[in-house]
This record gives sequence, structure tokens and C-alpha cells, in this order.
Amino acid sequence: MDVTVKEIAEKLKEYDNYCIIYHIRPDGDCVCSAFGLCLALQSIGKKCTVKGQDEIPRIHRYMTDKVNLDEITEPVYIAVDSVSRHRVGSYGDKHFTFCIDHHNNIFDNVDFRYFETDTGACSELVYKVIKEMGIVVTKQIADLLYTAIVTDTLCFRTTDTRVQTFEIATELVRAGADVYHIGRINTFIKSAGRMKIENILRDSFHFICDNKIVTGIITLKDLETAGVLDSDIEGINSFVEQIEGVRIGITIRELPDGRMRCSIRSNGDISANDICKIHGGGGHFNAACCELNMSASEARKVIEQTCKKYLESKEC
Ligand SMILES: [Mn+2]
Repeated sequence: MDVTVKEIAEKLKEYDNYCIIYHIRPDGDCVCSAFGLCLALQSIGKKCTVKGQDEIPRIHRYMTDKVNLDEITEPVYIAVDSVSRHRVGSYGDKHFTFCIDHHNNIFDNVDFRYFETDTGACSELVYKVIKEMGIVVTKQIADLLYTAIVTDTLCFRTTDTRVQTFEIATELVRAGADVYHIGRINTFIKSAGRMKIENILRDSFHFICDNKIVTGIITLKDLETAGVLDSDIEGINSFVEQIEGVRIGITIRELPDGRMRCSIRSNGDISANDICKIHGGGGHFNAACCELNMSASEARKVIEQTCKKYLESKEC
């Protein structure tokens, strides 16, 4: 059932052993929301651990490695930042007691689900839960939750960056979050490999509909050529947004199992969410994704057709 922040805060006090699950192909928001909540729960005497199907991106490990995770045999599961059961990957068969999320959530069979859509980062909700529980936000927690906001809002510039986002960010800075370092490493500094993969992506661009729709492709081979891991290129899906005049930008990324993940970024009244729904995906209004089981070039054709149709229906 859906619960309020007050209700979930009360319920979280009732159990003692927690395992927080972040989503597959983790990003800054899910990882840092999970570890921030973990530290908060531990601070009031709960045992808590964090798990996920895939490894934590290297960029966040300077924080997550410092968290002492508890050994727990029969935990109560909490999903964070996960729109659906599919999103927690190999943990999908667990019984989830709690779910905290900021997507158009469709996670089924959850006892207590607290979600708010159109919210910059899931960590905003985690912050509200922690405050509601009366827990002190330490610098360590603040660094984690602030990182989640900076990464998920692309440094305060997504459409769902709201007053609440800034208010919570302010509180986190007051609690000691390192604005300079976190902003710099997550939104400014790029590795040589990252520079290379951006060049490869740029070279793959294909424009249609008067340059209003662009597709780019990153294959597994491309990652190898650039010498980067898939987990090291957070935010690359918004690269297409930088092109002036583009209304729908699609980044097609080959997954390890050969399927293609199409991440769509749109602007204005163009709903990336609606486009992705056509292919069984979803997400936020202006940022969503879907997966296609075909080659990269076929996926490009299919997704271009879908986007073209959608754009024509909007502009006619
Ligand atoms: Mn998120």
C-alpha cells in the first residue's frame, strides 16, 4: 500500500534488520540514497546492509567503501530509486517490505510504498524520511544524499529540479556536504576514456526530422575501444541534449546480453515516458528508457520510427 513520509518513518522504526537494494546498472542516486539511508538506520541501532545486482560505480566508492555494512541473515528488504521489480534485477524475487522512489512507480507486492514523482532525486525522499524519523544528518550522510541530487538532476538543471530540491540541498550543505568536490568530480572532471567514448558517440549521431530527432549508439566494443566500463559513464545519456534544436535525443547502448537499451531525453511537452511506454519501458516525463531485443542498427530504425510518429502527432 502507498504510505506517506510520516507513515513510512513510523514503520521503519518497527523492524531491526534491513537490506537496502539499489537498482541494476546503478547510478549516483540509487547508490547514494541506499548508503545514506543505511547510515541513518544504523545510527538508531538498526542492523543494515546495502546490496545490488551490479557493482557500485568507481566514482562513488570513496564514500561507500567507508560504510560498515552489517551481516544479516533474514533482512527486511527496502528498494530505493527503483521504478519496478524488474529494476532490482536478481533481487526481484525477494519480498519487499518497503519501497522509496521518485518515478511513476509500478513496483508490485510492496507492503509500504512511499513515492513522489517529479522530484529531482530519490535522495530527497530519503532525506525527508530520515528527518521524519528524527535522525541527525551527519556530514557522511549529507555527502551521499547531496551526490545523489547532483548526479540525478545533472547539477540542478533537470525539469524535475524543484524548490524542494534546492531546499534539501541547502540543508545538506548546512550538514557539511562538500559542494566543491562533489560538483567537480560528478559534473566537470572527465577521464580520458570518457572523452573518447563521447567522441565515439558523437561520430555515431544520425539526425532525422529536420534535426529534431537524433540517435547515437554505444556498443560494447566501443566501451572496450575507449577503455571505460559501462558503470563509468554515468550521465552519457544526456549528451544528446546538448545539441541545439533537438527535441528527442536517443542514446542506444548495447547491453551485455546483446539487447539494446534506448535512453530517451526529450524537452518541452514531448514525453519520453510516453514514447518508451510504446516499447514496454518508462521513467520520467523528459527522461525514460526502453529495451529492444535486436541489433543496434535495427533498434535505431525502430526507435526513429516511433519517435517520428510521436513528434508528428504532436506537431500536427
Ligand atoms: Mn533517481
